[in-house]
Amino acid sequence: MNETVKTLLIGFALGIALALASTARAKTVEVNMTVRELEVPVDNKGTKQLMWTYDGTIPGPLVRVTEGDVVDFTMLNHEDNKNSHSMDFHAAIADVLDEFAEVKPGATKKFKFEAKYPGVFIYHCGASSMAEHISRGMYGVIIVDPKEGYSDAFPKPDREYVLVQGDLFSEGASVDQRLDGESWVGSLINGKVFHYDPVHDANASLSLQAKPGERVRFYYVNANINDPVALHPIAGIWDRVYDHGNPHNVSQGVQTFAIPPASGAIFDLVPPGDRATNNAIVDHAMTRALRGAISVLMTNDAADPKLGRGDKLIVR
Ligand SMILES: [Cu+2]
Repeated sequence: MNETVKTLLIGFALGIALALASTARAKTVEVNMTVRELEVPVDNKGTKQLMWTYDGTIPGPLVRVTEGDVVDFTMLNHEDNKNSHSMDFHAAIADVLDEFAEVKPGATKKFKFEAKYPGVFIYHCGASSMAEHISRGMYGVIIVDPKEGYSDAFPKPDREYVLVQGDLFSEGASVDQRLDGESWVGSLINGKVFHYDPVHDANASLSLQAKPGERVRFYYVNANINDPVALHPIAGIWDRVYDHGNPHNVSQGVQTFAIPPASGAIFDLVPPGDRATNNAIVDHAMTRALRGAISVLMTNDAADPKLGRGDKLIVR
């Protein structure tokens, strides 16, 4: 066998091995959720409102898969509910009238999809009226990690936080009021007004934490029904922003980044390594900032090592 043929054969064998390895990595991930209509606290004082939820929390459970995985999804619309509900995964390519169709209380919906694009995607209820279902809390996040993993262009973070911004309307607001932005009372961050902001809310007991010099990665999703988010880290500059959370869509040295409704992005912040500092992660539109959309990141040596890791990406 001459050298050229030998090289070609080795290359061919390597190609097959790599293809098999990447197929073997792709897996099926089972995701089960139950829709519950129930009273939940919407601020740090504990004020409750009737909200509609996936699994009883706002946002719903975090779903995390790797690009190429198949999500095997089952949703039960609890029999005690009064409304039909559905699931629309923005990470899915499907049929809006089939997979995303609504089901009545007591019924179950099942479908599968392959997560073809890496990124940070919203999921939400698409039942009518969407304005009401979404603004009552029916949303969550699916992270699709890139199959290539980390690289110089997409470095491994030290901590990761998921933040979802949504609207809060007054109790009993009608669909038309929600559509027109009337009776809007505040911005929810992971289900509560000023959830992680002890500066603006004396009742806030939680904050986001990191140690000096750590790379902190925020997965930020906009679940507002109409308004964009203008995300800025007060006293900082986003080291990198990955639009839609796709490592190919990278910007560097960003001050404020717009996230349209029903979209998301990844934001990396690297606070100074030589001293304790604080940042306010803020929707820089003042109406929304000063009515709830501020989250404080405290950076110091006493940072809780559990926060922003494991099952604490959504701090509750
Ligand atoms: Cu719904």
